[in-house]
Amino acid sequence: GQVFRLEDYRPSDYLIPETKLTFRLSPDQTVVIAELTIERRAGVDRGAALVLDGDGLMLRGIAIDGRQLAASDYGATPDRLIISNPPSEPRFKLTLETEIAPSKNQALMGLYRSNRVYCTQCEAEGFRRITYFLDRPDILSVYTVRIEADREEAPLLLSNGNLAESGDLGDGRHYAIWHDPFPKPSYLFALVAGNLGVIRDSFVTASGRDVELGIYVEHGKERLAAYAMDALKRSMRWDEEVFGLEYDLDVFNIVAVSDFNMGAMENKGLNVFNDKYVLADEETATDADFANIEAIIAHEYFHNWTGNRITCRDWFQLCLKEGLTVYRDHEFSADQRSRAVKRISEVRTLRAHQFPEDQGPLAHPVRPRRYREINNFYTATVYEKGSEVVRMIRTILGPKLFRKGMDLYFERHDGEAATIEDFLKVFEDVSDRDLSQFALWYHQAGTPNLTVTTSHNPATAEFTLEIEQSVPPTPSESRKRLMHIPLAFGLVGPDGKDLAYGGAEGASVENGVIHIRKRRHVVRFSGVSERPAVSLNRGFSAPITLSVEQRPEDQFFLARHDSDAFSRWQAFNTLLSEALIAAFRNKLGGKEPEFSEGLAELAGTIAGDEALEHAFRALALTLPGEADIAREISANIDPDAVFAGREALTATIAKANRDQFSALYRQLDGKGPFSPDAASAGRRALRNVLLDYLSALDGSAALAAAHFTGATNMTDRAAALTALAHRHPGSAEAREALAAFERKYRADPLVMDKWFQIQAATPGHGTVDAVRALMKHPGFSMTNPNRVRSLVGTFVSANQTGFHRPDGAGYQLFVETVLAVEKRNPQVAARLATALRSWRSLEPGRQAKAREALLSISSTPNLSADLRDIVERTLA
Ligand code: B3K
Ligand code: ZN
Repeated sequence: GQVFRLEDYRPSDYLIPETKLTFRLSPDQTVVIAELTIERRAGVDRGAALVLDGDGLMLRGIAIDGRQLAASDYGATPDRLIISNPPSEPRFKLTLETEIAPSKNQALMGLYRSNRVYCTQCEAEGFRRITYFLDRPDILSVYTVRIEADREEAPLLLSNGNLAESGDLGDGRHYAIWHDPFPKPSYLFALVAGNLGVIRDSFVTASGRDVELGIYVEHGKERLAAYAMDALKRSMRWDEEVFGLEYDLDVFNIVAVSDFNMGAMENKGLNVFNDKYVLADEETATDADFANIEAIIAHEYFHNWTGNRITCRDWFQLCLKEGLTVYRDHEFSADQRSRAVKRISEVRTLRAHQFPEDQGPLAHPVRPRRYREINNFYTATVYEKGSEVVRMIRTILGPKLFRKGMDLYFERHDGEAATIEDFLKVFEDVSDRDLSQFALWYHQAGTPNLTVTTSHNPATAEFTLEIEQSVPPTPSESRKRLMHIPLAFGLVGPDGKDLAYGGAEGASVENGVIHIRKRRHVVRFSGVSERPAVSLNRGFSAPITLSVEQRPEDQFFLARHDSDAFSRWQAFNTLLSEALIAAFRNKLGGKEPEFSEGLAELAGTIAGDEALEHAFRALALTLPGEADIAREISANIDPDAVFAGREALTATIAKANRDQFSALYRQLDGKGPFSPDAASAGRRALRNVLLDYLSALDGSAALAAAHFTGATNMTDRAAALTALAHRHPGSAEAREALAAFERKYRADPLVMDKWFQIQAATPGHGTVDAVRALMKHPGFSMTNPNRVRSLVGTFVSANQTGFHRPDGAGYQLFVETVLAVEKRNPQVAARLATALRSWRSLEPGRQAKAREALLSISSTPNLSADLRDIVERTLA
């Protein structure tokens, strides 16, 4: 396949200032007429060839300034349209007629049908499946869209911008015309037509403009969109208050569809959502679902400024909109909920998804320099690490200058297609800082590591940190440059309060942040008479790995006393993680795992600490996952040994705290009306973590069974079902609960996804057969991405012992499914295929089998560019 390189970027010869589209919708034969105003860029030779992108298109007609072209005037293939001798005038009108079949589109890119609703997905390069175009984000065009459809089949006709006109066409057909005054790249184009229900609301912007809000869902599901609407209004207000950004059109519409390749899409004024991230009530959605809905509604809305008003010059700059917008949605959720708890969850997600990417064969810089298939770069690195980079800019500049930089960014680049250099420049300009070393965070892949040793000299009252940085090599970047790492810290004194120190030398230290720029810093703090425990990378100020050598009791002390909630969680989590690694090593050496009493005791203390939020306690008590432990161990992984160690620690903690955990469990039994707010969710989270511990203890499954029957919301019901299925697999209680759940929800695919997920995640070697059987369940479908991800995606990415079964049966299922999905939907298949990205850290037996599996995919003839790219990079 072709490789695209950042250094090859050049502006196009032609622009398309105006785009008029007419759609005559029908499922199998939709006619698209595009009238494109084409403008030759200043300085480009007259008659330079005009080359437009296509993807699987059939050209029906072509004219320039109203005159049909002769066959010799152009060359059209499904993937390209070349007009070798365009008019010499600087501006002309190109009219194209193409024909497409939405009903046959199973890749879910371009114009397709989901449950009889016409909808589009154009990012990154789907617009070229609709008409020939300069399908690149630096081509900004003003769109006017006319949609014609059967009135009965599609009473609702939506596109970007504001509605300009609508009317009847006779013969049962009607039309609507939408006009979007804001020039936009083609990837933000959207069209929706169908028969849907709606909830409406309105929003008055800070400057007093009225915006009509609509969320469109399947008829009968309107009630389930209420939470999404509430989240939307809160997002709109927050962006005004925190970033001074107002909405700019008269309408903002959201449409929920059930067949969607990812979470949602920020098309200008017409966001299209995976219905999983819109529909919720307590009966069908968990607290995690509510939180996701809030975050994704906000994320797509925030794109209106970061992505849409200022877009990307090219796809290498993807993090310009994605990293920044993730940062904005993280801040929004932190403000709406608990900041500390939110931060802990973010870091857990980053470590679970981005770290393995950065530490394996698919590692790439936040701003990649090359790609073969851009769809494979919507990654945790671009999104989550991209967000961390923005957060670090704020840490370095401080909140005021950061906001000033953002203001300058909007002022300077509104209406443009910008680059990462443009973004960094505004912060350099407002702060007079040189961010060139910092910029390596965008350019260099890999997770930096800091090794820290501590020493204290009571005689001189000096506390010293020796800090050494290293950046491990990543594919095609063997030599790394030294990074600028903002390391937030505190010196915690014996009373738990941060110590004041006299001065610091050896690195620049400002506002509680040590700026690491060199390979080695020896940072000396003076005026420290008593030895402190050092709390490093507070709030996770930099996305790095860290190993700190200090007294063993210091970690325990920080877990009890650090004033930074994130670091307190981190300290306890590090202790758990170290214990689990030791247990793994014992297991391999044929010894039984042993745990210190102090650890279980500390778990009990945290569980019962009324000064801590429930949600914080729940997160602290959640042991590192099997994949987290494996990542820390990093080589020669036997997932069964990891699992055994984790089970042993769970049992140890549960046994040591049995009475306290049961008392607390009973005490948390919240009665009263349901609320999805953070405090109520936190209470449920803690109670459900306790349920998991207590279920690990009980010989009988009675407690979880009672929890299941007594549940009045999906959070509790799903937690109980998980405890039964995972802790008591095959028991009568588990079988009955699974059956009851299925009976109750079989008609609701989104709820059935949870049923699939819980079973796919059941640890053990038998699950691969269970998953195979479930793939024949009437509720499963290979064509719906949510179903595939829930059942097979969960199995391959969240079931270490099942997927990595030593005989390779899990990999066999993986190969079959990836190839079957790929035939219809390469994007979803490629995403699924990343499940083996850490195959080299497995023990030799599994490693060999994983390699065979990858080879058998890569040797399959006619692989899509998407899948080939992932598999070949994974094997390289
Ligand atoms: N921008 C879209 C993602 C598009 C993915 C294309 N393969 C959603 C988002 O990040 O907001
Ligand atoms: Zn986004």
